[in-house]
Amino acid sequence: MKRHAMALGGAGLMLGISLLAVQAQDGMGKVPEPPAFAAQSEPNFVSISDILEFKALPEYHEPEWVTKNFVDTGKLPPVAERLPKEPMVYKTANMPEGVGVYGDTMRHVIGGRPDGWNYAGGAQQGWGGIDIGMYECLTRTGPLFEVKADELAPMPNLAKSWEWSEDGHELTMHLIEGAKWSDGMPFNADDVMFYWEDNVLDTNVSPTGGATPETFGVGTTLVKVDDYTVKWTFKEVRPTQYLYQMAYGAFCPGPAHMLKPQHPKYSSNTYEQYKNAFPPEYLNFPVMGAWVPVEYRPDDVIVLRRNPYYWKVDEAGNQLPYLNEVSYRLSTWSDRDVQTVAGTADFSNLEQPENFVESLKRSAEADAPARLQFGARTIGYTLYPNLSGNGWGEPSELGQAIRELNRNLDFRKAVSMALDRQSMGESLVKGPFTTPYPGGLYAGTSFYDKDSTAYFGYSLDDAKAYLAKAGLSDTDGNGIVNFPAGTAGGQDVQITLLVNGDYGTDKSLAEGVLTMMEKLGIRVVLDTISGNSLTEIQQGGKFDWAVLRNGADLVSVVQGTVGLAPVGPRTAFSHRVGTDGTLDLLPFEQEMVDVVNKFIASSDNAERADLMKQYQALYTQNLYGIGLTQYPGALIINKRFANIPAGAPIFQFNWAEDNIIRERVFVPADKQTTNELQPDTLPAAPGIGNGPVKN
Ligand code: BQZ
Repeated sequence: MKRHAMALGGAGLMLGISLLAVQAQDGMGKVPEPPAFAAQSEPNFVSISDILEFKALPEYHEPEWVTKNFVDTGKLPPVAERLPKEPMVYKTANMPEGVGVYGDTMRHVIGGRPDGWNYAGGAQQGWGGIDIGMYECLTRTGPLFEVKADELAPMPNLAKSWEWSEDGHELTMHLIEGAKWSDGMPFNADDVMFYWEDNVLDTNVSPTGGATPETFGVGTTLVKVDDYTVKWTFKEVRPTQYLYQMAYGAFCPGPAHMLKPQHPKYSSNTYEQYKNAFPPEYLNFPVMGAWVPVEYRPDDVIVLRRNPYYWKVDEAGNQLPYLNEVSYRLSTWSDRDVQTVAGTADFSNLEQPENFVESLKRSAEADAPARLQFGARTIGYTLYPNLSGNGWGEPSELGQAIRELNRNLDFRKAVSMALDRQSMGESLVKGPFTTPYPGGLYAGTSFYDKDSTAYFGYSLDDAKAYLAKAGLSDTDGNGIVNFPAGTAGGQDVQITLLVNGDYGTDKSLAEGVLTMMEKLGIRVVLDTISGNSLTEIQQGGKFDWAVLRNGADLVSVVQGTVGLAPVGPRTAFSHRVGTDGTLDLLPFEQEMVDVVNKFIASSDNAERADLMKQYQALYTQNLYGIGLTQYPGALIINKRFANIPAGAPIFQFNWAEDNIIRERVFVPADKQTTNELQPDTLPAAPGIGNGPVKN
């Protein structure tokens, strides 16, 4: 991945020298140089204005079968009346194969399972791109991988433009005008305000995209100015960072005309009933996205058909998407790789190293149905100790004793130095893919600085010495260290490790941690949970340690920035507000919070680069999270698809399902298949039937 060149401040140099001095004292090792691994293709870097604009076109088009079967029969208004005044127009020059043709489908396979369509209210759809294709957000960041470094800024989306006030505290945002939900109802500021007031600010709701009141800044307000204008007011001056937060999934408003009547503030529903008000069986749920769920068969498939009111077109006036359908086989994440490589599915993010070799072998064969392209090392895993000491998750006596240990730096150093990251990575896959990951910002990304990165690498003797320094010794001689007498009854140190059961990689890494901790003298018990409920358990603080595949914040920094530190009561993964309503931050955590808040408030590139060096030093010297391994992912896509951007990473600002701009992807006429499961159909009225209305 091309590094976004950042001007380095003089202060950064001083910090580097001071850290080297610290390293000499503290036995910190050198971060191992990652083995060379070049992404197989580079993006063609462009400006956002090269990708899209909003404007009216002289004429509009749609698939012929839509005109014939739905417009000519009076079931739908003409396409020009289904589009906003100025639709989003994707520019042909930015489309690798140019203006596309209608037809065909993109078949996904996923390991998640849907529990409903109320994304704003906390329901999940099974991931793997379903939500990305259904719920559009105020801004968009996935495609930013191909935007010039010195022009990086969130892309317009439902918010088509915005301007700052003179003093930089107010942001007036203009919404797309005249766009409609997939059921024909108008989209406007009321949808935005319902999401903000009754889903983000109402802390009884946990929006699936993770938004909390602090996600957009402590004390931030949002008001409606008119049907297509809202105004943000921030404490900070010009905090452009929050415009990135308004992308997927923190600000993707749902249809207020459907959700509001179900919300406890406006009904007798409980919050649980609100969240589950639209189960997966409820079909044709109105969306602003390109495709609408029209069929759901449990543990089998979800089928989505094109949204007849989609508000994006190409420069020839063709209403998008080109693909009439997308589908999601409800299987496993590993099966996604296998099926896409085999050609019975069309898309995969190859992110589990156990599948690398087989996938590479098959994709290298002349008759391989799919192309496979590796990007940079943007997939990484971290072991997170729960750092709350004041009741988040209501721990038992043992749990509380473990939290106190987690808050002890000598204990975190012992854990880090007991991990043989090299062999951990090689146990996933041999070859130049994995590299030991110290934690913090990823090597090879824009804000990474090696000299600011401390590394407590493998040394079992040093690990045992730190464990003793943390006050632990094996008093009963059974090979597991004990708490000191008077703490948790002097029992063995036994730690529960939360791990996502949906991924072989997560389980392999967790088993590696368990084995290596045993050699150190700590017993680890795995709590293997499926993705859907894991989020709930983690957000509830009910874990001692957790193995987590990292989010975009540690890759891009600008996306999900508030996740970098506990800047608010519910913004960090491993430290949230306790039962006494306060965040009991450790001193270094407070320093991290201060650095991240300064970063958010700064628009000076040199200052931002230096702040991230400070962040990296604080994170890695204090082992806020204990890094495990980092490796590249590969995009696997069936060869029949066109308009796949060069160098599209599987994960950077977002996942590839967002990055490749699927609404612009098409299958040339001579390569089209009969894979559509519901050919020539459109979504019906919300909630009707178990499938679309046949024409
Ligand atoms: C990509 C992604 C698209 C969520 C999910 C899943 C959830 C997490 C994470 C990834 C899946 C795929 O990741 O692994 O390749 O398709 O869906 O959203 O891991 O359990 O909660 O954050 O994105």
